[in-house]
Amino acid sequence: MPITHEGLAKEFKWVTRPGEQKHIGEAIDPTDPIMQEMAYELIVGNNVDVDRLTREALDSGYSANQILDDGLLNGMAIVGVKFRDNLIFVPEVLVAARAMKAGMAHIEPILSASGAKPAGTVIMGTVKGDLHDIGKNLCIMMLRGAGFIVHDIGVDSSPEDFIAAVEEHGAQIVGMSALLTTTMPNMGRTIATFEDMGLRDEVRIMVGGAPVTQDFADEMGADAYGDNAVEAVDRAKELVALLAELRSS
Ligand code: B12
Repeated sequence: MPITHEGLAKEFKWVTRPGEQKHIGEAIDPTDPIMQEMAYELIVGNNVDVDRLTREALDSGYSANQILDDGLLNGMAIVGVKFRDNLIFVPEVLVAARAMKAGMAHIEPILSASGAKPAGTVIMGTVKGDLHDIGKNLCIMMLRGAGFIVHDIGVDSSPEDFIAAVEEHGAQIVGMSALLTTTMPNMGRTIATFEDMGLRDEVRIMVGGAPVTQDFADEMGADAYGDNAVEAVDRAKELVALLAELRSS
């Protein structure tokens, strides 16, 4: 079935990496015009219309899951890809995030009351000495959108802060962000503290932030590296699956 909403079709064509257009197309093509309109209004950051469309969709019998998957997350997937490929920038992402929040405000209470199993529990923080949090917050937003429970421990987070949060919330995944070359080593120190406390096997640790690389992540013993918020979600899903596999064997 072709993409029927003219605006969404225009946005969709920006998804240019091999495989992605097909992948996102497969998710969006079969959805109806109302869900496509919701996705489009989210992409362009129209929080008033996303709010209205979500309410109307609920009133006319769409399930909260359907709205999340077919409307909001489909839109957010395109936002994430466009941001990663420098087709849009931080302000546009924040405006789309506000629209996502407007829709989520209606469906979150329904989803949590329904007891839908979360994708996993993640602790996210910016490491000690570092106050940058825009990227971390984008990752959190995408993770929550993908069904993870995320506890945000904020900026300037010490190894002890990460450990305390893991213990308090029984999290499987730790995500650390760093934007300064001077604070990147604090990721390694945090990992070492998990080891010293005998807790390293309890969690899987992913790292990111503009100066962080796969090589650096490997060197300090992280389990995964993500270059952007879309990858943060992909890595978190992989790590949860890995941990489940290990625990069941
Ligand atoms: C905004 C900003 C600030 C703001 C921060 C506001 C805030 N609330 O975050 C303010 C003004 C406070 C600031 C302060 C400083 N800053 Co500053 N800042 C920036 C700037 C312009 C943008 C950073 C940003 O938000 N990028 C956008 C986000 C979306 O990208 P991101 O963080 O990389 O996140 C993405 C990915 O990396 C990834 N990701 C991020 N975290 C994680 C985590 C995981 C687990 C995963 C998987 C993925 C992931 O996903 C995100 C989304 O795609 C950068 C320059 C730049 N262009 O990067 C300088 C920059 C980072 N800052 C810099 C510096 C030097 C400073 C200061 C030291 C300046 C000073 N002398 O006071 C202070 C340090 C304060 C401190 N202790 O932290 C330097 C760092 C240089 C270096 N090599 O270390 C930069 C590169 C500027 C420069 N070119 O010199 N800064």
